[in-house]
Amino acid sequence: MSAPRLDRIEVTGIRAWGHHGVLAEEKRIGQEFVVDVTLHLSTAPAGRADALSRTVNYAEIAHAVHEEILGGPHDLVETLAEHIAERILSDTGRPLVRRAEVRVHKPAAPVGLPVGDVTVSIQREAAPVEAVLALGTNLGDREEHLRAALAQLAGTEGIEIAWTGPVLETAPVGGPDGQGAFLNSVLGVRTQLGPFALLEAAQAAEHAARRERLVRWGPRTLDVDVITYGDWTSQDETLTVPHPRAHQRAFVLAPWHAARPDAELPGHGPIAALLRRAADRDGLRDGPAIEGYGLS
Ligand code: PH2
Ligand code: MG
Ligand code: MG
Repeated sequence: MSAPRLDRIEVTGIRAWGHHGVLAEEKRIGQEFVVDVTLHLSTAPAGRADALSRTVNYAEIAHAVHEEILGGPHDLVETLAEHIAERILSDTGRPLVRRAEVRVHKPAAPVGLPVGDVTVSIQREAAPVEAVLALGTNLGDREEHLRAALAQLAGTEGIEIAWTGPVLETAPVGGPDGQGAFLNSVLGVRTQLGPFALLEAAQAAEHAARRERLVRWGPRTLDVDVITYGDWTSQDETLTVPHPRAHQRAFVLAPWHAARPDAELPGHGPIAALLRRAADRDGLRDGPAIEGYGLS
């Protein structure tokens, strides 16, 4: 998976009195530590919508770094840097921050000579996230839409296809009367993209199929929904995760279950049990074989 190009948020000069050092005197008296952090993430979803909920709050990051400087004490500057990167990637900045650069300065380090500064700089990546995408199409060349969507997603920087479900033909659930049957499938991806960037990639695939949003739940050339993003949950109006209706929809659960029978939907439990209860499960049939889809 090639790494996606990312934007940066930098907070520099976060300073506090810490007690890190190998020497007993350093632990007892302490000294000033200064930290600079660079967060790599996609800021476009936040910038386009002017929405803080779609980015990281730099104030929270600064406070988390400050707490880490006050914590410990650690013998090594390296350890402080590691703790700060870990805190950003797996806590305060999760899951939006995909890479963190941390520089710790220890300007008064006891070197026995006059020096300008001592710094340790590290760069750490967030672990890729496993996400589930559901695809549906009931307008135009349905097989071609599914084929093209898989190819486009597989070619998107920061997305790697981990597995694919079978293609099912499904009766339309909801929406206007008389619309044609859907082809549905599900993809498991491993991604370095944050959740909003993944949503944008899904929407780009819809766009490539010239999707038009005319009627809610109406016929569509291609619908690509983010069903799960690791165990992350979101109530954001443009990205509710897990998908708010996935737990009751056999056209999502059945192809998912065929590929990953032990999967769970965060907040709803095992998908096997959800599938048994799904009202639309009688409307499912095997769909056509499409290259790339199927159990793997
Ligand atoms: N998608 C909907 C509404 N209804 N029914 C089927 N069978 N398949 C779908 O993908 C589907 C639907 C809204 O996205
Ligand atoms: Mg959708
Ligand atoms: Mg949908």
